Amino acid sequence: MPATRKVFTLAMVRKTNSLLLGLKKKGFGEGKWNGFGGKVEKDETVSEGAVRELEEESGLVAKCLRKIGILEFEFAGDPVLLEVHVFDVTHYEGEPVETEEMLPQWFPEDGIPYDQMWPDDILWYPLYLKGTKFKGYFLYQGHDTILEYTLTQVEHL
Ligand code: 6U4
Ligand code: NA
Ligand code: NA
Repeated sequence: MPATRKVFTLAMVRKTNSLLLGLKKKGFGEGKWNGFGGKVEKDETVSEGAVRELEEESGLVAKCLRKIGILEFEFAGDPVLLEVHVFDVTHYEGEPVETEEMLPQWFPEDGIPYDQMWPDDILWYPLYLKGTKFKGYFLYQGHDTILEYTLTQVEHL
């Protein structure tokens, strides 16, 4: 049973038929392609955290955020539950730049590098890409194996 819950953001940046992913250069998820995000701070809302982390990691300033999913991650033997709020970002200012944490790159929607991503991504990206809202729970063993999961489409988050 998880004893503490930590709230994170994940911003998915999209333009026609392509998706911006960042190669995480250090820290949690190092070496994986992922959306942009991080921990929500005490003095900010989840949306504010999403905007701040996206700018810190990619240089982009989000102009519109749409909440599209909530994902919970538990790691076997670890009492911390990660609650990740996923946002779709289609309007933003600026151009992606490499930062200390991330190397951004555009990928075509039919060329997403799932084999170099968190293993849950291949499960929920299809829902995201077709515009369905979703809730998921994933229990990991280490960072590569999903022991069990649930994933459901929802009308509201
Ligand atoms: P600090 O400690 O400040 O460097 P911070 O940037 O706040 O870290 P970080 O990078 O550890 O937080 O946040 C983890 C990021 O990875 C968040 O955007 C959520 C995302 N994430 C975590 N588990 C994930 C998973 N299984 N699948 C996925 N994204 C995940 O697609
Ligand atoms: Na981060
Ligand atoms: Na952070």
